[in-house]
Amino acid sequence: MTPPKSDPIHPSLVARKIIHFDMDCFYAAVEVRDNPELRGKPVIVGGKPGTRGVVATCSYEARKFGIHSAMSSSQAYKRCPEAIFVGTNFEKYRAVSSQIREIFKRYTPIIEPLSLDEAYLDVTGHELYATEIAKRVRAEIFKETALTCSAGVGANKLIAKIASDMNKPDGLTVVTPAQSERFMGALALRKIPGVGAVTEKKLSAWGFNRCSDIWPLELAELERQLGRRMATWLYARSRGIDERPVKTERIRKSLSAERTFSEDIHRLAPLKEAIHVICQKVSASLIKKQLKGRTVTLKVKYDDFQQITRSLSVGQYTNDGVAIYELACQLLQKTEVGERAVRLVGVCVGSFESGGDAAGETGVTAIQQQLI
Ligand code: DCP
Ligand code: MG
Repeated sequence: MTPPKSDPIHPSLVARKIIHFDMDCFYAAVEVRDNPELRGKPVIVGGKPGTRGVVATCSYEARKFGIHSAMSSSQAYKRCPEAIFVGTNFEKYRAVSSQIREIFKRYTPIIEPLSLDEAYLDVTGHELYATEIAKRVRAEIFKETALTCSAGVGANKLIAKIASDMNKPDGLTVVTPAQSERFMGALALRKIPGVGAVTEKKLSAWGFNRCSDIWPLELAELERQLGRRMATWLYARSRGIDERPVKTERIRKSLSAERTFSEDIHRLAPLKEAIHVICQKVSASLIKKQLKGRTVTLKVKYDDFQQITRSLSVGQYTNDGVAIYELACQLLQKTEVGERAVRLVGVCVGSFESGGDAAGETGVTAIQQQLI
């Protein structure tokens, strides 16, 4: 007799072992390493003050003055005039990043880099404990690059990522499956990657600050407050549920973002606002990944679920949010928005630079550039 077929196991019940690594003040740490005179001083990597440049990152000494990534360099100068400003050197950061990636590969082929200084590793099934792997990787990174990183070990990407941020710099935080519930419960909702300042404000206005504060709520109640998409997502995340797999390195051909509206949009103005936000998001990701593209595609899904895309290629490669938005607005004219209700819009930038200035400057091939 054949045994009865068991139900398929729900993915969230399959214990995974995920490690998230994040280098400490990455660009600044590389600069300090290579110029010991900078050690112990407030160091700012990015544009120079008096220009329109921004802070890419800064040393922990500079952070004490309230300086942070994306702040204008002029503002940073005001906060700390004695800070030392250093320009970016991507060739070096990329080289360190691939050195680190080689160390990861000693332990698992399942690696998902998020940027030059951050990656998820799936070490499920490895003969060593995940904690032991995290310790060894951290020690090897330090020995081979003289840089420190922070790591988080958890049962999924969400927990691993939050954990890696808990003991920065040079820290290791392990959250076992048995500790996950308590860990998430005590966590500020704002610490969930994806909960921004706006959502945080809404939640705290209702008196919800920690994850466990929203556990007693029915999903429907949360939906009424936040809309279906956000509610479903937060309901799961606040409980430490995250089934996203660790996606191995692949060559990225385009970068996109989209938004589904909780209610269909009829008017042009709010739609353009949403597209503006999406373009800023795509632009920020392109900048972080050092990519520029020259094809912009606008995706529109109407209320009857009919989906269309409109594309435009230009001569100039760009990752500028305003330029992308302007192209998206041109494409908008080739759609029926304003006449038909819209349930989703998306913006995609592709046709990346394949040997233009950036690659020439750094000596990195286009393929390497496009690896995320
Ligand atoms: N970066 C950037 N612009 C931003 C954010 C980051 O250019 N707005 C760059 C500089 C950082 C690197 O990406 O060194 C990694 O980003 P992180 O957010 O991990 O920041 P750091 O590694 O600098 O600091 P931390 O120690 O907080 O991880
Ligand atoms: Mg970092």
